[in-house]
Amino acid sequence: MLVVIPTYNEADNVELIVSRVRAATPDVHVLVADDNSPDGTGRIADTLAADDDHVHVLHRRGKEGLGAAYLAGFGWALDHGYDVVVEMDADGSHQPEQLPRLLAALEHGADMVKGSRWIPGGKVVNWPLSRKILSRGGNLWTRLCLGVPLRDATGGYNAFHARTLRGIGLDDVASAGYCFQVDLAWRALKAGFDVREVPITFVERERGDSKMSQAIVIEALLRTTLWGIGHRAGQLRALAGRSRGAGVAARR
Ligand SMILES: Nc1nc2c(ncn2[C@@H]2O[C@H](COP(=O)(O)OP(=O)(O)OP(=O)(O)O)[C@@H](O)[C@H]2O)c(=O)[nH]1
Ligand SMILES: [Mg+2]
Repeated sequence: MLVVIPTYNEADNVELIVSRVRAATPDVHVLVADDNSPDGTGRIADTLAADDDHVHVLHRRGKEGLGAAYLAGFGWALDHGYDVVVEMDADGSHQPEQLPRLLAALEHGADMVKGSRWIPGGKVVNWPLSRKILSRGGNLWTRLCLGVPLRDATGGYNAFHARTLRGIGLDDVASAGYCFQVDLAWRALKAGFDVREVPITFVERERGDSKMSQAIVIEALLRTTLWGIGHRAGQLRALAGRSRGAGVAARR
């Protein structure tokens, strides 16, 4: 089992998050996927890996976004034969102590599990109203566009069986920011996988800077809308096809 933690300038967080994962789930391995952070996060991760054979580091050339770092981490996980792969932020928002909940749902038959802030039992701690509105609004838009049965499609605390990652076609995922999470869930649902949500308490970061930007929000909005147009057009074509088929049958 492998937890992938993408990092960019998380020098104040990386040691704590790795030690929390190791303490909460001692059998689990950790891969820090660092985009050559200028603040030396990658070097700190190297010292952690030197002291602990369950900790690994993937050094990447430079900042390419969270999506690209995760894809590289997933590739590493599959190459190394891990059966379960988890996504987790470095800033403490995704609590390692709640990882057993996600893993339990995988054991109970889910192919992909999303930690969800917006189902009963889910919470956010220390978020300003503006972030709540953005998250709720983004999820509402996602449901309207794609018709997915998920309350927190944009959430980034996710666990997968390796077979799910292999089955959703990671080669052409282009999403970089928040919509990377929607992209994965959407692909999993379309491929017929069982995607479940479990409640989590999401804690706003206390140290280090957020990498959230207007560009990330705009990317999510544009891509989700385009997927939605494609999806709804497909539904219309299917409906038209059915009514043409019914017309032909009626004339016979
Ligand atoms: N490797 C890599 N990691 C990244 C990149 N951008 C963000 N991350 C990491 O992805 C995780 C989520 O990023 P955050 O900045 O916390 O984004 P966020 O959670 O949407 O925003 P906040 O709620 O404000 O923290 C953190 O572990 C970041 O260090 C990137 O370009 N490359
Ligand atoms: Mg964060």
